[in-house]
Amino acid sequence: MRTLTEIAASVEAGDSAKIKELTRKALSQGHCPEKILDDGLVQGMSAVGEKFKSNEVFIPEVLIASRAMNVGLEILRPLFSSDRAHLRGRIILATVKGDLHDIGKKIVGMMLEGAGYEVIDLGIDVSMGNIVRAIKTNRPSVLGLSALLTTTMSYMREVVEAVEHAGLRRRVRIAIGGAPVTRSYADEIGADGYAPDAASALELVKRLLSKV
Ligand code: B12
Repeated sequence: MRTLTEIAASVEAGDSAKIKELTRKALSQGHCPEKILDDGLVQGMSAVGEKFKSNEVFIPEVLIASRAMNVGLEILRPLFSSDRAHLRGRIILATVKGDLHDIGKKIVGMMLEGAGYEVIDLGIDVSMGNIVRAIKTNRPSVLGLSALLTTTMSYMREVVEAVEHAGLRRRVRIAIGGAPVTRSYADEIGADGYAPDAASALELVKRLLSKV
């Protein structure tokens, strides 16, 4: 347990080298990747979020913390991956235009890959034009949109409309997520579902695909 607390503290401190060392140590101690992710890395980032909210830390510190968190995520990523990829369906993920937050979306992607889905991550700040093009090219079963800002969340509605206008809506289920997003917002914009965290995102995708 101590190592996981230390991982959380190292995310807060933005200490990438320490995170690398501690994540490996936690694995060698037998902690499962999910626990290292939730009780270590995500715990640390939540603490940073609280401090950011109360102006105890500022953008540079948050950025350094998120880079450090990424070092841990990359060590865990192969442990979530599955050789069943390509079997259960293809998912496109994107953080919508104007939004640069991608830590949560990456975790969702890792969980989905681990469960045997093929994930195409279009990245951050993705326009509806690029999303529509990617759907035409890759023909995913599910499109997952992420937004962490109340200001960018409204762009999700535009993406849903653009997919509709392109005549692709029947081909793809749309799932949305990110801290400000709610189930009622998903209903309001005509998305097919919402999930508050990575584990429920996986459940949601399974549910959406069982309806296809
Ligand atoms: C890290 C961070 C940043 C980093 C992002 C780095 C990166 N590579 O992601 C940087 C420094 C760049 C940043 C910048 C800014 N940020 Co910021 N940031 C955060 C912070 C501290 C943590 C976010 C995070 O990673 N959380 C951890 C992950 C694991 O959680 P998550 O993202 O919610 O994801 C989970 C779920 O939401 C869900 N999920 C996520 N995506 C999806 C997608 C699908 C399809 C599904 C189903 C589920 C799902 O599953 C995930 C895993 O469990 C939050 C605070 C917070 N409490 O959220 C503020 C926060 C989001 N930021 C905020 C702000 C204001 C900004 C800035 C505007 C600040 C500024 N003045 O410049 C800029 C905006 C930049 C931009 N244009 O996007 C505000 C947003 C307020 C609002 N409601 O609009 C917050 C809430 C902080 C605050 N309390 O004020 N930020």
